[in-house]
Amino acid sequence: MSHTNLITLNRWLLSETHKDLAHRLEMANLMQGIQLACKITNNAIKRAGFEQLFGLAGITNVHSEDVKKLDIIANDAFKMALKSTREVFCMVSEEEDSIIPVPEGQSGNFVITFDPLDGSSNLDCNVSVGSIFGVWPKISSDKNFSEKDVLRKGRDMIASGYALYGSATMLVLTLGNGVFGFTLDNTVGEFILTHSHMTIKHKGQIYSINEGNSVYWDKSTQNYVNHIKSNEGGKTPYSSRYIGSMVSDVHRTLLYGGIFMYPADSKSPQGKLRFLYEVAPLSFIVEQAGGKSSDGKTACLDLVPKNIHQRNPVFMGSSHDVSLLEKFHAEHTNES
Ligand code: P6P
Repeated sequence: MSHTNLITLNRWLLSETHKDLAHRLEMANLMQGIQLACKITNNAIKRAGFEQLFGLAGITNVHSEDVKKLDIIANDAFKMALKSTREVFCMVSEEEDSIIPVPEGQSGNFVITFDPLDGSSNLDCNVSVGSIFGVWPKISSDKNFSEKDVLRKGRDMIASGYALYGSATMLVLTLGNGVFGFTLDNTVGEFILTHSHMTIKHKGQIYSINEGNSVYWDKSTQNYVNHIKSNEGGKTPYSSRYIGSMVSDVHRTLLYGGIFMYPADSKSPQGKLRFLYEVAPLSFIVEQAGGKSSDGKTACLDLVPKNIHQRNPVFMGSSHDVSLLEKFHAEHTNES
């Protein structure tokens, strides 16, 4: 890599690119907290094998899922790093039952939702995992937050992104003006701009869904998946890729095109993925990259959650592929 024009995340945030960004300095400061949390989490993951951090913590979270030691480390890192920016009004974490307050005198203007370590069930076998975050401006005018600050329409987000702890550690984010990817250079401990204005193909050739759930799918999902797997009319069947770690599957979809799906089915009537800290932040990224993200009928960013851990179906990726999925859903809805 040429070291003549290193654009670090910090330089990028404070560059002329963002001279018109609302709350520019506060956002740049907030992103310092996000990247610090990602660096701490990245370090813990890379050292897990040496420090017996793999394995279970012996407790379960609000979703009755076994909590991994690294889940706790990542969750604590995000809470500490974000509070210390003094830019946060309140937070929602996948690991916590209720809204997380910020100590008196440390309160700021942003509401942050995050999944500190998504896909952690894959950690022990060294599959890539990630962190996901979304940022909304607070609504309450006084110092006490309420549910109206966090039960927000996805489209009200002002920033979102994810860290992917894979063969390289990347931070992919949007501030509402395109998608940018930063790769962690461990030699200097900085996230370096490596992917400017990331865009997704209009049409892909890869579908990503857990086919182990196919017996539970509704007719529209069955019909759509059968259609893209077929070679009728001489068309090339889509390839199947499914990692089971949302950040990895969505990142691949962003770079290679295609569609990632976690539908509602008879086993998970609302789907599995949570709106505030998985679906909405990644939907913002995909839309900013020129793709689509839908619950099968409505754009995910146009949804408003009823509770902080609400789940919803999600189909995201190349706009052609998601639009075709929505067509199958409409046809099935008309049939039934
Ligand atoms: P399944 C990981 O546990 C996760 O929350 C997402 O990262 C991932 O997309 C999904 O669940 C995988 O779920 O049911 O296919 O194992």
